[in-house]
Amino acid sequence: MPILPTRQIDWCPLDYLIPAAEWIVLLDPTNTQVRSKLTITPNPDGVSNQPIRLNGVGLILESCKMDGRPVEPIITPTGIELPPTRKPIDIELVTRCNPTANTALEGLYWVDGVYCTQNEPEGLRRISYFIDRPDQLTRFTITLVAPKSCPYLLANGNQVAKGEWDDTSHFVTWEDPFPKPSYLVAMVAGHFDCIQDEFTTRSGRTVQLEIYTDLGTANRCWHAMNSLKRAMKWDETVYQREYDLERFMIVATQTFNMGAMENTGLNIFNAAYVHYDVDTATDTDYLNVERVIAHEYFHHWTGNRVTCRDWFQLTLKEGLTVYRDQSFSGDMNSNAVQRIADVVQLVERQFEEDAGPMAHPIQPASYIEINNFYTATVYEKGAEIIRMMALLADANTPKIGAGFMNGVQIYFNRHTGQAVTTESWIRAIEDGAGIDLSQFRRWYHQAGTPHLSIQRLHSDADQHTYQLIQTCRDTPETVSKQPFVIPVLLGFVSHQGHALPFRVGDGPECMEQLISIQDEQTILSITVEPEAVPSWCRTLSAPITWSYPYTQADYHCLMKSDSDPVNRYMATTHLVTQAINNPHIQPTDLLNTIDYWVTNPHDPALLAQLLTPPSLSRLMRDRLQFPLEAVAAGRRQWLQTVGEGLRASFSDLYQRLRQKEGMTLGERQLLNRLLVFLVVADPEQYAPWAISQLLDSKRMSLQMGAMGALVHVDHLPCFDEGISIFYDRWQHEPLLMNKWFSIQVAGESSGFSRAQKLIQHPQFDWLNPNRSRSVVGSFSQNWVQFHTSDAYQWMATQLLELDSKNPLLAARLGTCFQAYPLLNHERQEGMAGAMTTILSAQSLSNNLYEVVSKIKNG
Ligand code: B3K
Ligand code: ZN
Repeated sequence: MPILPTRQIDWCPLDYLIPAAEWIVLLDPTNTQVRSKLTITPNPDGVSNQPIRLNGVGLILESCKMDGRPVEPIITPTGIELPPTRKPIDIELVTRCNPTANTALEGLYWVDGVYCTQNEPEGLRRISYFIDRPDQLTRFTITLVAPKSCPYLLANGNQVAKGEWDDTSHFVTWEDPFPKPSYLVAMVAGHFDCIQDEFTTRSGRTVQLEIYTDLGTANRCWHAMNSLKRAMKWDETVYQREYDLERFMIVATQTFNMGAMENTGLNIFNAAYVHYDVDTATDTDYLNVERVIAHEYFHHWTGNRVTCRDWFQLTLKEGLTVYRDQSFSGDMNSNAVQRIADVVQLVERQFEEDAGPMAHPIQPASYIEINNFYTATVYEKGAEIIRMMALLADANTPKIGAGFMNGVQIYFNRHTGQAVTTESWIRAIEDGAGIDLSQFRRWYHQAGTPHLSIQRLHSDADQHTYQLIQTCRDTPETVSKQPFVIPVLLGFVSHQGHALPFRVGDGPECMEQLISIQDEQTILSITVEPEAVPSWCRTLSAPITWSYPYTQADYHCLMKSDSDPVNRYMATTHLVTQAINNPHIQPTDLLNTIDYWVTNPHDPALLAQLLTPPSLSRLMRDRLQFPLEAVAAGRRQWLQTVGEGLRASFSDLYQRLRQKEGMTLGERQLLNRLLVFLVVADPEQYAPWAISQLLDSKRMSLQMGAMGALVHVDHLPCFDEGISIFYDRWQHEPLLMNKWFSIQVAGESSGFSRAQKLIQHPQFDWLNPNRSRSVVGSFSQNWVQFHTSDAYQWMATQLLELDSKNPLLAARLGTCFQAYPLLNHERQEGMAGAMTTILSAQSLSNNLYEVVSKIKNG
């Protein structure tokens, strides 16, 4: 039977509302009982006299009563149906589920002695029958009952009662004072270590902060706690948002399908985004913990207190919350470095998705499995769309930030406690900033990365005419696109490296200006000094690609002198890509500039970013169907050319940094980057430097940096030496073992053979998502080794194995086939074969089916 997608146009208001739910949950690893009492009332906005339909999956129904009288509901494939009612009634249900058998990790599951839930988007229906939609806002009271050997019983909101249940069991009752959607319900029970702190809100209330973690790991949670307090403060200062519950709890777990989950007052995290100390986590972990802790906290306002009406609105909470976490991380660290990192993510991951068969608008019109839409597009492109709105809103207002923030406050004032659509958000920004976003709304419904082709048509002394033409290729949902609103942030740089004043049309003289492009073709007349180099789309002011016929000298000028770090990065990447694609030409000027930077390192973190070459997937996207081997060889040659040509300055700076007391985070990133070039250029001399960095450094960042350099020579014994040193030291640390698995499958000579062996390793476990990701997921990013027929088939087998246990994760990892259209014919045939293996499997989840069939059928 064909699988019918859920479509946005079919959305209707609820027929029944559940204003209150009381649950008593008797926890048992294999036989958990949920006694649920729901107050149900007809929704005046819905259709009257409809059966009461409750969602439920995999539940055993023990009993059902309506207003105290037993009833026999009709069992349907998606739940149960009860007779209609015209007046409020109580429904009492007793159901059972098996948390141990729940390897999909949706709903309630039990792993390693801990009960945990994941209910977004549709997990609650696996715990008990409910109208499991985000616009169903319910006041939940949850009582958890478990043996006393399970001391912590946690759920959302405020703790209102606790005590003995019977001789062997105890209970805790939690009440969330605010009505919330079912996807935000959470329950956790187990034995943990706990760290505690407090936050005093700006109105003087005290909030209890608690982080629960595996026994023995409490001291790794303080960075998370401090990040949480910084995020709470930042949200008060920048967004005027004050936390409004008595407690905020975080639980760190080793078995979690994704990064984290923002359940109201009880965030559940993958331990990888909570644990940090210098010995066992890297600088990247440090930044990730800070970012993800903040992201989930920020959801309290953007997602929880104002929530989504339906899952088509997912970007309403995710795009906005990513935008907020990016701004926070920029403010906490460096705005320039943060923006480049975000641009790299967007260009490497989201542009790839938008260019392939999985392309979808940030607000998709239909889905088979909503879990498949937690994508780079909904999140990262969603954030870029908010960023553009902020640029446009503030361009009009005299005070920077005023227009956008006005709109934001209107949004919260109007909609707190409601489940709304992206339309409510857009209107609030329009009203707050006094702008019209009618045409801008197309960003929500049209997929694809627009391209802006810019030319200089005419120049006469300091008068120049530029033509800007926007195009956007066809994507599955729309073949002919209407023009987008594209905010273009423009500046000019002189060949001497100075910012130049300019005038657009007869506007005022300025040093930088935001120009809003709306038509397919736009002509700009600009007054600026004759030889000025335009710096278009500074900060990447729109999620687009753009081109301008720069000369080599122009690129060098922007790379060295643009005041916008993103365009310095863009120009550098362009020149590096040119060098990679033309390995026979010596890139003398480029090397000279890099040499100058390395000899005078001003901003090490920025320099580390500028020295990171584009990934193979990004390089391949620009050279459709070009031999992968040639691109990979060109990229490697680039590392070698730099490492050889600049050996003196690189090794000098490396040694200076290594001897430095108290290196900064940026210096460590730079040091690790330098080591890659040196090891590739001369493994005999420099691999021993990497080994000694691995052996001598106490900091995990430096140990992993050494491994990250050695993996480039994975055909040599030094890599195996590194692998075994690391294993001997860290085999008892699960998060470090994830890194150990991951780095091995990244080697361009041996990644595939290692991946095949590693899935037999005693520490490999399909039931642990971090582990599956670190082998299967990381391997699929290794373009050189993954893109062979044998590896595709191997991948198909592994994905089917995983699909039988955890379909959500299998589907996520299945997106590795989305490079399909970029490949040459032979590879496409191999990949098609592997996808056929998956699609013809005896049993296949809807999750994996949707991803693979969309990729295969284009
Ligand atoms: N909202 C969750 C993601 C839920 C994913 C469900 N498959 C985490 C986040 O974006 O903050
Ligand atoms: Zn989120």
